[in-house]
Amino acid sequence: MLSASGTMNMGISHNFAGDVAMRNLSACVAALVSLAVGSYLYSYTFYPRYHWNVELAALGWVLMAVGIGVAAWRALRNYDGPDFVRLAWMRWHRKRHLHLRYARRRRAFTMVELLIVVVIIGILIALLLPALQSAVRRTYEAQVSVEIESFTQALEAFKNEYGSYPPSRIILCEDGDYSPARFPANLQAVRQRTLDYMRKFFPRAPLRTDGGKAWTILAKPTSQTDPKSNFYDFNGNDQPDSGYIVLQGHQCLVFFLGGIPAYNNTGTLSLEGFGKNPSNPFVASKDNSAADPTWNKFAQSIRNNPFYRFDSNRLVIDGNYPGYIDSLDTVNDKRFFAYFCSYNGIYDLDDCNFVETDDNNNPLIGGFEFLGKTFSSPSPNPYTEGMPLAVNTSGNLDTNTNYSCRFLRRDSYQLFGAGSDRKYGIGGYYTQRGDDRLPFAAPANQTVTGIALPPNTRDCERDNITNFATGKLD
Ligand SMILES: [Ca+2]
Ligand SMILES: [Ca+2]
Ligand SMILES: [Ca+2]
Repeated sequence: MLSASGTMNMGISHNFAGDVAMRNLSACVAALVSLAVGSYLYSYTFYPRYHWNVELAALGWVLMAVGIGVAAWRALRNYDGPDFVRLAWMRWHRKRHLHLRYARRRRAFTMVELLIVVVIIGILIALLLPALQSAVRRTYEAQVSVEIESFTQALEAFKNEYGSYPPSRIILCEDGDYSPARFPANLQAVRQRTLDYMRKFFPRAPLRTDGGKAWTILAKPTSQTDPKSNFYDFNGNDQPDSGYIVLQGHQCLVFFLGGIPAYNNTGTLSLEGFGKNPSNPFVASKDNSAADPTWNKFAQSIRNNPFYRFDSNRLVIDGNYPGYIDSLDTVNDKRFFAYFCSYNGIYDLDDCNFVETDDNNNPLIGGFEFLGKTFSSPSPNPYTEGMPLAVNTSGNLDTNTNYSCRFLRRDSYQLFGAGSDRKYGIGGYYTQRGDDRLPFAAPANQTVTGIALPPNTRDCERDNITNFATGKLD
């Protein structure tokens, strides 16, 4: 096609050859980059950590196609066939183009080979990445299982020392005033539970219910022996905080196994156990406010060791007190270890309530029928064996049917993480035997306590990592 080429008789200019090599190289790099990025995203086809994995996988396919396209385009350009675009371009830079063609001719075969290698490598990466990803995921999941196992040991040690497992929702008042009038109706049961457990665990630490405060002067003490100046510094901030805070299950796990928080100069959080003074074990371990040296008189350095050594990097403040995220999590996700303590065979569904929605942005609210009583609570919720839900034909919870539901691990506690997908799901029915372990992939339009359960609602629970015999639920 290029008549001019036959008349040319010039040596190869090194500059032009270098130019060609550079173009080929950058095309190869572009092909490799899009193949690598594409195959990484494509791997989301097999790694459903995020719910938009379908879109990411599709993007991966597109990018891989671009990569292969670029490679193919380079290969075609090296093919010495008719090309009107190149012809037009050649007319602009006739002389230069001829050098270019010379260079290309000598290199063409090598480049095609190279590009074939690039494509093969890209395909291999695309095939290997999902396997690599799932290996990484399995490693992290195994790590979370190990963390749950070490929590199990710490909880047993706690029970040996204090007589029972830590409760999974309590109220903390730094002035020790637990009079009923102070709390709304929905917290009265938790108030009583707090008194029962705290008096059992710390019998010499005063808690009052008559309207008075356990400590008369809620201010900085003038000396460590000053009995009037004292308070329960539950959150370790050196301040006597008024009001009360409610610790949920994930925070109770940290509080009872870790103790009172302490902050170093850079604000990093650690947990320093409880003080050995039986009348007030809830004080800071050291002076947290360096500007005020008198504060040291209040802090107790003589302490009981925490039952669990928490990693500071995974203690994340949730409101007023930290929870503990698992090694699959990031600080922004805040998917804590969910902890539910059994109270005489019954769990309190509201001990852990996090904001979680399904893929349609509906709040996940689970319903339980238990001993003739109806419970419902936002995600997460503890697991039961046996049918916890009774839904009648009009889609409402059937309170007339007495289903015998039984909580799993009814004599101890349930501890679980959200798994790779970072969703807990609604909890409830789960059986450790058989194929149908997580039913209530409810038929369309079936509702549970008024909330429609989309099909496959419970898929997100299969990767939850638990302290049950099965570990992962599925
Ligand atoms: Ca405080
Ligand atoms: Ca709940
Ligand atoms: Ca999950």
